[in-house]
Formats: sequence, C-alpha cells, structure tokens
Amino acid sequence: MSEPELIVLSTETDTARELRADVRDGLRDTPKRLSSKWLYDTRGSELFEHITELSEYYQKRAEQRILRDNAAEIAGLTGVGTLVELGSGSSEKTRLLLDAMRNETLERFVPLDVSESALRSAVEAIALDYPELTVRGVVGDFTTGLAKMPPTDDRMVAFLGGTIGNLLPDQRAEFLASVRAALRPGDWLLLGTDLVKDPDRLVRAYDDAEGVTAEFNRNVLRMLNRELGADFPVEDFEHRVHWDADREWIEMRLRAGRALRVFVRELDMTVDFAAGEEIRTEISAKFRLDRIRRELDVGGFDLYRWWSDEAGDFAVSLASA
Ligand code: AVJ
Repeated sequence: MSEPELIVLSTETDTARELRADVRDGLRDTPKRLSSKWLYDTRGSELFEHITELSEYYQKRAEQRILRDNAAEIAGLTGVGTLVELGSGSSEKTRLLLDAMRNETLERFVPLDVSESALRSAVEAIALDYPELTVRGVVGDFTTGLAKMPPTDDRMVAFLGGTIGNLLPDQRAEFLASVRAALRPGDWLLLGTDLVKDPDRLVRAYDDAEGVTAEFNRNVLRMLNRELGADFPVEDFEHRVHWDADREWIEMRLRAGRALRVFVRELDMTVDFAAGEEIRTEISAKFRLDRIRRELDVGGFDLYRWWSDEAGDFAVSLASA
C-alpha cells in the first residue's frame, strides 16, 4: 500500500475570509441569508450524521439502496481508472462504489472535502481497506476544487447525497459547467438528487419530531457566536421549514421570536431583526427527471442512465462528458 496523500487547496484562512464575506453580505440583505455550507462545523457535521439516521430522513437510506443495487452495473459501464468524490465526508457510501469498481479497472481514489479532519480519517480508513488503490485526498470546496486538481487518466466524478440541491439554480449551472470543464469527453459524472414528492413528507424530513434538524439549524448561530464573536441569543431563534412549491425546493430558516439586535464583534457590525424576521440558512432543491436531464445537458453532459429506489424518493444519475 502506498501512503495516502492529502493536498490542501483551501486553507483555514480562505474559509475564514469567505465566512466573513458571506455574513457581511448575507445578513445585510433582505431577506437575510447565509450559505448552507456554514452548517457543517464539527458539531454540525455530527448532527447531520444523526439526521441521516432519523426515520423521517429517507434520503441516505434510499441512496445507499440504489448504490447497493446498481454499483456493479455502474462499475461495468464506466470502467474508469480514477474515482473522484466531491464532498465525500466520511466516504461511507463510496465504499459501495469502490467495492464494485476495484474489480474493474480502478486504480485511484480522490476524495475532496472542505473538512480536513473528516477527510484525513476517511483517507486513512480507505487506504487501509483498499491497499491496491492510490488514495489522494484533496481539501477544498466542491464548487472550485475540481478545476484545481491535477488531471489524471479517465475519471468518474461522484457527487452524491443530494448536495447539488443545496445550490441555487444559477450556482448549479455554474457548478456543472465547471465540473464539465475539468473533465475530458468520455469521462463520467455520477449525481445523487432528491426527488419531488408529497410536501408533507418533505417538510417532515427537515423538521423531525426529535428536533435534531432544529438543533442542526440553530447550531449555525452558535458557530457565528464562537467564530466571529457574535451575540446571537440562540434560543430566541426558531427552526422553520418552508416548501416552495413553485421552485420545488425546501428552505430552512431561523426565525427571530422577538425584535432583537445582534452585534458581530469581528465584523464590527450590528444586525437588527424585527419580530418574526427570518434568515434563510439552506435551500434543498428537489428534482424531477426532466430537470435533471435539462440541467445536465446545459452543463455539457449527456444523461446516460438513471436509477431510483422503489418508492421513487431519490435518484442517482450517470451522465457522460
Ligand atoms: C444531504 C447535505 C444535501 O439538503 O437534505 C439535512 C442537508 N439539511 N437536513 C439536504 C440537510 C437539513 C442535506 N444534504
């Protein structure tokens, strides 16, 4: 086994600078907003793992099922030398792919994630269990990291978990075009997307009975208090979930229970909230096949195959560059 390698593209300083810019712009905007990527500090990542185990949150189980049932076919169809995984996190579901692909032509696994600690442990675990693979972790943002990665042989880029749904439509278009620009004709993209379904089930998936998602959402304010010296009275903010039927996306919001003023020390910035005013902390778009096909097409990909679970809750699409 060769020693796993870690390449750091975005440093803590880059991330700190981005956070400050996002807070400065997003909390001045009307309505107020924050990028959903700030939900994933250490505590947030733990809470997210907990969310994926809740009975209301069908997504992870549905995607695992699809991958378990179809990984061998995906491996056979693609037969690439390199698997790149964007936003790999713990790389758990990736094992389903790696198990199938190691029997084919796979030589290299390149997981990319913003969290250096999560990536480091994933890379070490995978390198141990797949000694024949060259494993090279890349610390970076999935929206920019791929373009900066050294080119290799034929590749499949996997972007699973439905995370593409956390981007706004314009950002998705830009993201897909940038992935396509980093690939060569004949390379592959494997994309996980949550699907449009009964709004009640969707809302429950983001507003679970145990309140884990509420805690996950409010945790972003604790992070701002810690990282930027803000003084958000966290318990005065209520977790809200809204289904936007026109745009077919879920919004997570935090609603101020009373009029309040927050001071963000590191930015020397005062933020006023009217009673009931909300901050949007996440969008999570839900897809239909025609939209998946169209967005891939606009991004320069051809949808080749797609798979869904039996209930039709989630989809995994395979597209060629
Ligand atoms: C799996 C990261 C895409 O949008 O469903 C879970 C994150 N937010 N509960 C999603 C999330 C609230 C999530 N992603």
